[in-house]
Amino acid sequence: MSASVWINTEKEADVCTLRALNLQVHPQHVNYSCQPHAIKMEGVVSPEELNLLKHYTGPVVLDFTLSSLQHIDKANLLSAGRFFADILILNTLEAESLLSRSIATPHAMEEAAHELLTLGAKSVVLCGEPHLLGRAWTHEYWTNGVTSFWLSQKSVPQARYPDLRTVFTSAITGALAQGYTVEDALILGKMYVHQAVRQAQSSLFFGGFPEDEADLPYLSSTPLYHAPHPFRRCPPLGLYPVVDRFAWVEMLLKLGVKTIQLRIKEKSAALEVEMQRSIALAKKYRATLFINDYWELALKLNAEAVHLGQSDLDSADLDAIRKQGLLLGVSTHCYYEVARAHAICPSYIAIGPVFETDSKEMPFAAQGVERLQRWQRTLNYPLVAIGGINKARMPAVAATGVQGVALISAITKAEDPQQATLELLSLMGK
Ligand code: TZP
Ligand code: MG
Repeated sequence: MSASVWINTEKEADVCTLRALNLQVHPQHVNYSCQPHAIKMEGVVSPEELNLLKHYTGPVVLDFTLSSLQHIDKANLLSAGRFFADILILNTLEAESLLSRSIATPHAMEEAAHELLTLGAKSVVLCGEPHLLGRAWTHEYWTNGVTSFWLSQKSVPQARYPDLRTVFTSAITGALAQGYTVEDALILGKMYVHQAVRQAQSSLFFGGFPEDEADLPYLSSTPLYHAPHPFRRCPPLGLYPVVDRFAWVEMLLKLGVKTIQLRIKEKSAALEVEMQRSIALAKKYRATLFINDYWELALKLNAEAVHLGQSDLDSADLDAIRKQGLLLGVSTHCYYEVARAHAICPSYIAIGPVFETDSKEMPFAAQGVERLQRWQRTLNYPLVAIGGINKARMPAVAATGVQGVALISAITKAEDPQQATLELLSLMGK
């Protein structure tokens, strides 16, 4: 049975969005016997609805629309429903009304969102108005007080539909009902609206969740006004072992492996020498060696390529890596992280974990081959699959068409690592 959503409006745009996302919609009546998978409230929350929220433990989206609140006293502008909201959504004009001050810059938007948080919601999305941030791009700022980010996206030309906010908030609610995190639901909501407009004919297009990079927003710590400068394109990747010392690199190069990652997690005196020898030998074999984490050393030692995880992205000097002409690979595990990688335009995006892994502590569940296939349909970047991949699983992973297949234990913990590498190379077909 499909997941269900409860909404307190009867708007066509809500119903169209949610039905297109294969959700059961329960509009405008409180039914204590049903426990929906997510709730979206718009405008004023009635005492009856408030009572429902008090007994509800699932995700709640509160769409604060000023138009529906015009008859309300200013002091009561924000409904009590905010105390139950996982996401409070409003635009800068509405925020100006609530906070009784003008919001004239992106920085003022950030301040306003943080102030609105203190009014009760668990997180706030503040939608930029065109008069503030320009018409060529759309911008939203999201914060939960701990994590904050901007979503930036090129506007679809002549896109003026009155229902876009409703479609946005419903798509977010739909994603939450399907079990996505708040951060991922925001990305999917943005993608959904963009698709609805991009594919519109005489009216908005209501489809499933988009599978097209054209709809993916850029996620960054400041609003973007142009597409990011891309990193250098990758050579074909193929089998991509991830190892922690020169001896492995040497073995793999001799067997004909053309893409390797040196991932040394334990700092030692030998670190720089291990790296230097690996870089030199990979060059001799005309193979691509990605250095994990140590981007400064990689620059100093003239490495050809770097691989960074999400937690490295804020501190690494990405401009320096790009300027020196290195390839950059970025790890991702969900929509939020993919949107963040997209704002950097790396040489490849790694998707993981595809299967459960023992090689890394992992707060993310295995995504499975079907989801990997969905990423392959959605993204134009070269993709690298990682996590729990072994000989038995290789054919299904390779069949998705991903460019690279990364693995650790299938080689390093194999009884005969050389034999395992040769078999994996032939299964990969390259
Ligand atoms: N990132 C996602 S899964 C993973 C990393 C580094 C570990 C992959 O190791 P294994 O042994 O191939 O599962
Ligand atoms: Mg790292």
